[in-house]
Amino acid sequence: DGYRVAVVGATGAVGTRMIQMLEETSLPIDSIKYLASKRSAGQVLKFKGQDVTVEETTPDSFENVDLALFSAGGGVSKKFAPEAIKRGAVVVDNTSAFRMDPDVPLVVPEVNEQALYEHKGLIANPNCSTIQMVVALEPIRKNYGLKKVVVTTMQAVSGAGNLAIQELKDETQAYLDGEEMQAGILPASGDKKHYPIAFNPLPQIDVFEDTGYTHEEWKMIHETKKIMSDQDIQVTATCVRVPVVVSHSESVWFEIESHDASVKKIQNILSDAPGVVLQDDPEHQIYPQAINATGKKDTFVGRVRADLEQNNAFQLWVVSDNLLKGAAWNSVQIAEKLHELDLLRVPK
Ligand code: A2P
Ligand code: 11C
Repeated sequence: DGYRVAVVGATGAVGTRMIQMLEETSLPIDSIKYLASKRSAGQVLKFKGQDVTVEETTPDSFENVDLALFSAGGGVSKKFAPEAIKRGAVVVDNTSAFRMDPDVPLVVPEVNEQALYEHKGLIANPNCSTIQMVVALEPIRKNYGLKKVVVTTMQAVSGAGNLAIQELKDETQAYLDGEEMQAGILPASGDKKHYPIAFNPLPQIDVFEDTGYTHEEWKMIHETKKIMSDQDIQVTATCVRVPVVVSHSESVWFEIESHDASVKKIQNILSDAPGVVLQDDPEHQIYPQAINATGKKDTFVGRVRADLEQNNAFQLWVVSDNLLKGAAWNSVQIAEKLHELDLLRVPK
């Protein structure tokens, strides 16, 4: 028998990709429910060619649901995930609401699938920029140990949702028409000031903390340690929003423990790594690009090179679709793994 599935935030940038990933999955699905806010209740979307009417999310929406995928913001997850679990659904949550809870596994299947055995009804999906970085670094860490990571991200506006995509398009149009650009959402909808993203990279994703880092940078640091279950890995990050619609790009510098690595060996490891596609041929100008990664489930890695000044240190360029591997695909992949491991049920 198949599962009864609910998608919370079905009308959003990630939710619509969750639907697409569920259409493609091998997971047996008996029924599907699309949930959102009152605003879009009544809207009709498709699932494998059939009409599905969007419903307002209420606690009772989760009656007779086996699997609920959440991507409607942290507040919605905090309010409704416990209601779903109480009614017997396993929740895969794409928001940051429960990621740091010690009782909640934070999972990227290529890295820490075994953490799924510890779940108590809820599994958290990490932040998009963290996911693609750990997919690229884990195979290197397994072979050589990982001491330190310095990452700079170039993140697409879709990470901030459909309204942010519209904001980039409207500002671009205004700029080309010689009109004034109107910013209302980015860099962070919850912050006081807003700046144009069109033609203008912004070194702020989410709000600032007392340390001077943004909350997005904090997530990359702490989620990496939790997913790799190693609090000693040193991580520092600069997260930048760029005028790109989909796919995050990252410049990653890292230092390993071993004295035995080389560029060639790292390239070989990456070319065999799960979820990774190596695109690294400078002579022919081959390297990952956001426009090529968009719509794909893999993480693309290139520009592998050694630090010329420091031993045991290397650099990578890492690109992935932030809405797929960074969110919707990783969530559905978690559900597939739960099914494979016979863990798609709330433990008694
Ligand atoms: P809605 O279409 O009703 O606003 P995005 O990340 O693209 O901004 O999308 C956010 C998603 O979260 C949308 O599907 C949105 O639905 C949903 N959402 C926002 N607020 C709520 C809420 N209070 N309850 C349920 N879903 C919500
Ligand atoms: C962005 N990474 O690009 C964010 C979006 O913690 O799930 C995802 C936020 C999160 O804006």
